[in-house]
Amino acid sequence: MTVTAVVAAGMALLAIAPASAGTTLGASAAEKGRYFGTAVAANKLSDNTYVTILNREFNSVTAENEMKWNATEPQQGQFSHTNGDRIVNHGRQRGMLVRGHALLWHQQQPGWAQNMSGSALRSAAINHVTQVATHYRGKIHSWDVVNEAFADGTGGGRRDSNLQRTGNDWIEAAFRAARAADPGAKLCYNDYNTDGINAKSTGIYNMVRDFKARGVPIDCVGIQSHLTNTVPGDYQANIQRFADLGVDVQITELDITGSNQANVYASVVRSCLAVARCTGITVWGIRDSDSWRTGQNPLLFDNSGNKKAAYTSTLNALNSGGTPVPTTPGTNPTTPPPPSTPPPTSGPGGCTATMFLNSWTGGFVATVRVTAGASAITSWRVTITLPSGAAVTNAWSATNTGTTGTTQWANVSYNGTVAAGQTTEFGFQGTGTATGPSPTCTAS
Ligand code: G2I
Repeated sequence: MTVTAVVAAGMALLAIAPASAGTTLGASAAEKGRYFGTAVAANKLSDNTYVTILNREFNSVTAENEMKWNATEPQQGQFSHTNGDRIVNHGRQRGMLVRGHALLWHQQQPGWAQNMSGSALRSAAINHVTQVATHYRGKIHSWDVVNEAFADGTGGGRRDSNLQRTGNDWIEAAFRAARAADPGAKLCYNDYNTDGINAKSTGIYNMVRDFKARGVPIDCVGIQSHLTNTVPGDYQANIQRFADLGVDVQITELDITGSNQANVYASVVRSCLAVARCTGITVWGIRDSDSWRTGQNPLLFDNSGNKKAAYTSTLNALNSGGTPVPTTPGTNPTTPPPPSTPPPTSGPGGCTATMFLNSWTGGFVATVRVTAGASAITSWRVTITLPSGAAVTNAWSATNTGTTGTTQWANVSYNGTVAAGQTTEFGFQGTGTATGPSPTCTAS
């Protein structure tokens, strides 16, 4: 063998990733450039056994219920992030990634939203996405922006729900609002019974392909993987076909019941490791007693917190083989270019303002970026003249005078000071159509 051939052979070995010897799920997954996470319940963060396993084994957390609509916006416009924050802080303080779950879902809606329909519900839903994603901006690795919107059965179509009845474009409107609110988070569509190639997963596949073709911001697909003693033979092929569309795939809610549990866990892990864009696995709870599948013991630790055979098979599968992920886990996607970038308009007082719009039929979310000029500023004012028919319904990170026609926006206490050349952003939501205006900015 020539030197070149030896080097080439060595590189080929590296490319299929050598076996490794991580001693915890998270460490072993990290050696493969992936994360291994769990769903976490905030009220269990005071349980010593639970927290010991969480901190030792996992490098990603998903809020099991605490970021759902009923938990985060129990009354319309009144947000509650205490329990979600506890999970986020626990994870981030320990270097874990955080998955956000879930911005919009037909289940676990607050009563007030369940009773809404039409454009009022659409506005409330988009506002919810914007507010929650803004609250967690910069802290979330991936958001389940929309959860479980496709129907079971043979049709491959959407599930009926109050959200679906607001118009078929509700999903893309949600993704656009999420991107505007947190450009650094990966945006996922998440669903169950999508493990193999079937009518439902194909319906989702077609939606993702359409989103990619039309520039709707989507970065990942969550395959929940609530499995019963077996995994479809085309599980890996299904992951691969989504990856081939140019999105990441994440196994988001893995749990497996039945006597073949240990083997099926290993098989799922091997399938994910075999696809470069399958970037992480989350199990839906820590101990069997933590599972939503009461009495079915679908997790990796028993009720006392002991490792099960399924734990060992999972760790062994993580330690053997796999395709490296091209990007490091924890790296957020690069901030995508805004959908249309109007040139910044100059103002006389040392700042410029640029407005980005996400629009849907009958409404919009505007994000306005204020950029300080050559000197630092300590306060700013932005004027935006809205076209007729457009009306502001609510705003964040600025106070406004006027909701139609000429509107004026001023900094709030925490974002008036902007260093030279640096930026801050505020936003507002409205009804009607807001294309056209060029904001002007003055500063002091
Ligand atoms: O249903 C299993 C999962 C399917 N995919 C979406 C996930 O978000 C979903 O998680 C489960 C949670 O594990 C359960 O913990 O979602 C359930 C709600 O649909 C959660 O159950 C709820 C109970 O229904 C409530 O009665 C309870 O107050 O948990 C709440 C908090 O313990």
